[in-house]
Formats: sequence, C-alpha cells, structure tokens
Amino acid sequence: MNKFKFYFVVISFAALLFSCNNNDDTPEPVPVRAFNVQYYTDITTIEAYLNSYYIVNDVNNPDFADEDITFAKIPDGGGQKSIFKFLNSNSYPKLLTKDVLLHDITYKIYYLKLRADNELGKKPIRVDEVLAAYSGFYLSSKTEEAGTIIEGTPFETVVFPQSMLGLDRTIRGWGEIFPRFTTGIYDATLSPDPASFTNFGAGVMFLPSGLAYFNSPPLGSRIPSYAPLVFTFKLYDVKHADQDQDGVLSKDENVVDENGNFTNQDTDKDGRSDYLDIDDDGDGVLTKNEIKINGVIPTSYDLILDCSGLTTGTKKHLDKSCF
Ligand SMILES: [Ca+2]
Ligand SMILES: [Ca+2]
Ligand SMILES: [Ca+2]
Repeated sequence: MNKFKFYFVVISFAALLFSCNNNDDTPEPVPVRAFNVQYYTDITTIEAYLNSYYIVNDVNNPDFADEDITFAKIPDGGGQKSIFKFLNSNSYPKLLTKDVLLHDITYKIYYLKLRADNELGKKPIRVDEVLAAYSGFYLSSKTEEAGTIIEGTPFETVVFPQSMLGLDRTIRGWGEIFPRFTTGIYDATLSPDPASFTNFGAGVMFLPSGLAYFNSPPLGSRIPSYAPLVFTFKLYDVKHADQDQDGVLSKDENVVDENGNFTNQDTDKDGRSDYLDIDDDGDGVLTKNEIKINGVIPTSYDLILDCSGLTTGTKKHLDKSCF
C-alpha cells in the first residue's frame, strides 16, 4: 500500500534544520578542518556503514512497508545483505550515487531509492520548497579491539510535517538529493482531514558533513561537528519557488536536467543568477515588466509563454530579447 495519512494537528517538534531551543548541550567549538581531509574521513565512515548494516524491512518481510525503512548492524557471521550490495540494483531498494562539485572537491553522495518514480509526481529543484517527513541520525566511528565500529545516533524525527521547507535554506545535501525524487499525489477523496498522499517518493540519503553542517551544527542540537548525516525521508509535495518574484518560476530561470542537476543562468553576467535577479538582462527594466503576452503584461503567470507568444505548456525564461 503506497498510502500515507497525516493529521494536521498541533504537534511539537524541534526544527533543528532551522532553529534551536536548547543551549545546554551546545557542542564545544573545534578547529576548522580542511574540506578535502574531512571528506575523506566522512566517505570512509559512510561506506563502512553501508557495508556493515542491512535493511531490516526488506521485501522478504510480509509486513514490509517500503517507505518505512530501518537499518541494523550485520552481526558477526550474519548473512544479511549489506546496504552496499543494493548499489545499482535492478530493482528496489536501489542504492545510487550523485557527484557534487563543491569546495574544490567532488563529493559522492550515496542515496537509496525505495520505489520507482511516480510518473504523475513533481520533482523539486534545489531552491524549491518541499513537504517531507524525515528522520535523521548521525554517524560516528570508534575503534575497539575488534576493529572500527560505525554507529548511528538519532537526532530528529518529523513524522507529520506541518509546513514546507525551503531547500535553499537548509543543508546542501537536501537540495542535491530531493530533486531525484518525485512527490506523491494528494487524494482529497480519501479524506480532506487527514490529508492523504499516495505513491510519494521515499528514500535515504547519506551525506558527508561538507554537504551537511560541517563545523557548524545547529546550536542546541545533538549533532556533533563534522558528522556525516543520514536521513530517511518521504517526499509528499513540492512548491515551486519564485525567489525574485518576477512571475517566472525559479526552475524555469535555471537549466535543470532530467536528473535534477542545476545550472545557474546569469544573463547580464553581473554575478547574480537570473532566478535571484529582478532585472535579468540589466537594462533597467524589471523582468516582471518585460513579460508580455501579445503585448500586454499579464496579471497572472499561470501559463508561461515562449517568445512567439504562444502557450507552450512548457516553461521558458523570458527576457527583453523576446519583445
Ligand atoms: Ca523568478
Ligand atoms: Ca544577473
Ligand atoms: Ca530587464
């Protein structure tokens, strides 16, 4: 059953991704480390975790719910299939990777897809907003006589998301991985309250600290500095953002390929990307006042037109050259 219901009730949760509420256990400051050195440590820890843990709720379990995944350590002599063995699997769960060039290094992000894309779902881009349930834990390693042991420590769970989260305002890893997943379908016929989504995207991301909080975890959180983070998540819905409020959605002001890879456009080369630039071509006229349909500035941008003035259904950035 690809079905999930959540209630819009007032619940209390700590949105650690954005705020803090407790300074009692603030981590001690530690010296800043080099990104490339820390990345090597992190990816070693992550790969050790992938090799030494297995998926508890696998398809052989009659109670398997593909969106409710947990992991457990493979016991000595255990024959369980490690997470790593799902790499590029022909079926789901499927472990995949994404390379991200940042901080002058190429990060590898491992992520699990738990089910196929919903063909009717939407994909966010890196600056959109998402409605997502998630559960996070951080990885740590310790060396004992028997060898190095990797452990996961939970720090936050949001089962009933109450609001959209802006991917441009949270950790980079979220913005890199959520675009590889599709939203569910809201089905009002099931019941308006609780709201119901079916066939939502479900996955797990394994993030090096350089794509998470690195040396600056949220004040008051239990996340140590330089901790690789793991998030299991369910992507229910997406709100496409229009950061510069010019009527053209940000996803249409950037080049986004089918894998959600994101390339900034900067038409006037002033260092401010089009999706953040209220005057993309730098001619002194605001972009929103340059978008015309048959010569008229529209009051609604529900339908974005191409330069010919014809409705295309596809979105295209418009600039002065169109008119
Ligand atoms: Ca815009
Ligand atoms: Ca610009
Ligand atoms: Ca302009």
